[in-house]
Amino acid sequence: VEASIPEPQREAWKRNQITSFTDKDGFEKEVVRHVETTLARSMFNCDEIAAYSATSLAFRDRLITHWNRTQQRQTYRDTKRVYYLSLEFLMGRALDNAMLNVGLKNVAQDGLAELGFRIEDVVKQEHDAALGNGGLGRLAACFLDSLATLNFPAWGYGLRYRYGIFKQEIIDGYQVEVPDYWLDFNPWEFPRHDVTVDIQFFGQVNKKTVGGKTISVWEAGEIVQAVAYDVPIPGYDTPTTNNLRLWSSKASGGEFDFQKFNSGDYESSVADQQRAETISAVLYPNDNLERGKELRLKQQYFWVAASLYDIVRRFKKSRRSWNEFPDQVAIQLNDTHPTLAIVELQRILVDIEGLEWDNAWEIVTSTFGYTNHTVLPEALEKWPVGLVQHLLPRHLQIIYDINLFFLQSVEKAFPDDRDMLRRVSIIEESQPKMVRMAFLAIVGSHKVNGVAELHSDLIKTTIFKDFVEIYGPDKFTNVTNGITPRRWLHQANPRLSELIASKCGGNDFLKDLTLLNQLEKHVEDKQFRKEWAEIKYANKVRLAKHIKDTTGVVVNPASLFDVQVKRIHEYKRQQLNIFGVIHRYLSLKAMTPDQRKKQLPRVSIFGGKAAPGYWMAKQIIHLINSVGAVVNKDEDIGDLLKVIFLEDYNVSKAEMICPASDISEHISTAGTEASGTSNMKFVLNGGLIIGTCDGANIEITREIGESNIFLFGNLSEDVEDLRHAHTYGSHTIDSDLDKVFNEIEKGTFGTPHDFSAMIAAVRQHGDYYLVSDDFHSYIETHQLVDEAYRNQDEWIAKCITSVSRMGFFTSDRCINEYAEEIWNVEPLAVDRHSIWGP
Ligand code: GL9
Repeated sequence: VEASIPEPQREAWKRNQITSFTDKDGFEKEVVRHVETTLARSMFNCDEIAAYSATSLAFRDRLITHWNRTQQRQTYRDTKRVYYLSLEFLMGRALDNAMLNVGLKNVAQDGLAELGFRIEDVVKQEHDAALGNGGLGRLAACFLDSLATLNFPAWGYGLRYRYGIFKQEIIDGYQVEVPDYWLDFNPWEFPRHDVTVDIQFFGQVNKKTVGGKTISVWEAGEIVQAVAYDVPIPGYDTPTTNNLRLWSSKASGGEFDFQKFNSGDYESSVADQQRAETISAVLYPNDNLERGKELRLKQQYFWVAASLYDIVRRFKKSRRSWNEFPDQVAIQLNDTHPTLAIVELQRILVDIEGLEWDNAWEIVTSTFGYTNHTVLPEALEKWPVGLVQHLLPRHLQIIYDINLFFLQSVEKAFPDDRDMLRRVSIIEESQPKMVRMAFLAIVGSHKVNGVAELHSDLIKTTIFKDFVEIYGPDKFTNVTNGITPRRWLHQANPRLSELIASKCGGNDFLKDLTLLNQLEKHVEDKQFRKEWAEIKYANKVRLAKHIKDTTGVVVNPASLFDVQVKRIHEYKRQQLNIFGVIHRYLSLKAMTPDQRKKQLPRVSIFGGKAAPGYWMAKQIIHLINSVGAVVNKDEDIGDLLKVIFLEDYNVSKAEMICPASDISEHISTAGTEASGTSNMKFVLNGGLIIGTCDGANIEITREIGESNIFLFGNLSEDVEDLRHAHTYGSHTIDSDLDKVFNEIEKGTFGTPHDFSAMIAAVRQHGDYYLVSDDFHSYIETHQLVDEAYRNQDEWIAKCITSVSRMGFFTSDRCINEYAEEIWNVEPLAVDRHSIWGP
């Protein structure tokens, strides 16, 4: 590439190469320059938002230099790349992360101080990039951080939603949704108006004969343009800066259809434009639920088609043969949302590039890997055949052909098993017929993985059992989830990170988290324990202040902070938690003042969003707030119990909450939470957890030891029998839970009718989530928590020991496992000296 540019030109470019700032003075210069030119402001009207903007622009310039060089290096070496396709990237804030990853936060802190700003206040000006619902989207964000940090040539592909997950307001104890318009000013994205793809929808398929060969031609009914927006992803302590490409939709052919405009049809040309822009307008706010909306399918195809076009275009530059495609490209499907990519690649290879079906299919299946994130039946994607036929007529034909060849091979292997064919068919023969996306993803991929050991075992024995028989067990594997310690320890809890560094030989543990094991030999060190406890206390003071500022409730930071923050869902059982809180309240009320004096003060903290259409989840939020309204002003109780609901839980709030918990709750019905990842965040920040034997809790227990976790409840292998017994046997409710229900029904927490459905779910409707079955063991375990917390010295020792054993849960380990077992890609070594530093 370089050889094609004449020497003098090349010299001029090199002579003028941009040098990034490396010290305080250089940083200040850049900030002032951006304030006074880019933002057209001055010293006299530079508020915190302007300081945030200018600081971001200064770091952004720096990242861009590295980002450009990373792309050049990857193109030049032309090794295999990974593409992570995810409909959600829950990134949170970028500035703090960029400063830390680049290693210049101290420089920025000093520089901002000289210019009159506190860095913490500046960082808080940034709006969260909230393009995700919860764990699945945050996992994608942690994976991007690890991919860059480990120097993998990798791209993320997603949608640039104009509205991310809604903002939650609590009004009179109820959730109210407010749109999250976040793009006002976003210095972290680069519009690439030159990188566009025309995406077609609707229309029909015609057969044509070209050179004696019959091919299918899809004539579009509608065309929408995809425009790329690039977000730089800096690795930690490395020049590698990868790319996250988000697609935005736009009417094709510029602003308006001028034909229509000129013929006087102005309104309809505006309508066309708005319809096109609607595709990438809003993130669907459901967690673990699929609702089969046409616009959602449009989003999926729009994003998948644009991404594949881009990937294929990049592959073609190297002029290799198609059979080398899987040696150059690995595509990971984050859940079934991008499954149409399988069909789209087969279409490109067969219809456009003219490959034979079998050859193309071999390439396709070698390219894709599929990650499953849930076994909940209501979350498994299915699309009505009629809808797919209407929107993507050629794709439906290809799906039918994929299914035909697949079923033929199954019939050959299992000749007398008609029912097997019915069970595994990609087309469900229901009314209406449905395309089963998970089955399509399995058939079109070479590896399928779950996200924790229990979950990966469960998918093999339940929802995908038949496929294990068909393909053998090797196609199915496990990659237990992880989190990036850069954001979730170093950034969220700087003081703890620093204390750990002082015992682990510096910051290397942030790149090799197993080095945390060096902490264990300091567990007995009194001074170390004291500093550890002081940091936890300071983090609780910070959260207490936030609680006071946002809810008006004063909580005592010396209380035990008990936290459950995650999406509100019946399977996650916030109802079990709040019923337990009511039980505690009733016990306290029944005590004499002398008895009360001996009790341990507690703050029960909840947070999380309910999907707007999930009525029961909204009732749970209302009950939590109603209980808080009564308990928090009860003078008999005082500090002994406070109940807090934190509004609008999101990534940046999680960064404040995780470091401040003493105990956090991960209490899903066994077998329902695929992994969970906040469990890892809380333990890594020196909090203990109470949990069921579910998801990654089991592996956390394996790593940190049974004596450092509070496990309770029924096991996943017993769930089916218990449910059966509820429905077909006599179902008796736990007597303590019954008292809680009676109290609610007396009206102690407001109109009983408001909560009757929650009670009926347990008493009358089979208690699907086993709230009553687990209640006794839950209450008992909380008593153990209280007892353990009284011995602060031992408690801190448990926390330190747990942290020292958390090395396994870094997302770096995940990425290395994916790279080795699924993608077959290697990191690209970087010469730090030639391009890093001044
Ligand atoms: C989820 C699972 O429910 C979690 O247990 C898991 O940790 C994450 C990441 O693998 O994936 N699956 C899922 O649909 N969601 C998850 O959090 N929900 C969303 O965030 C949409």
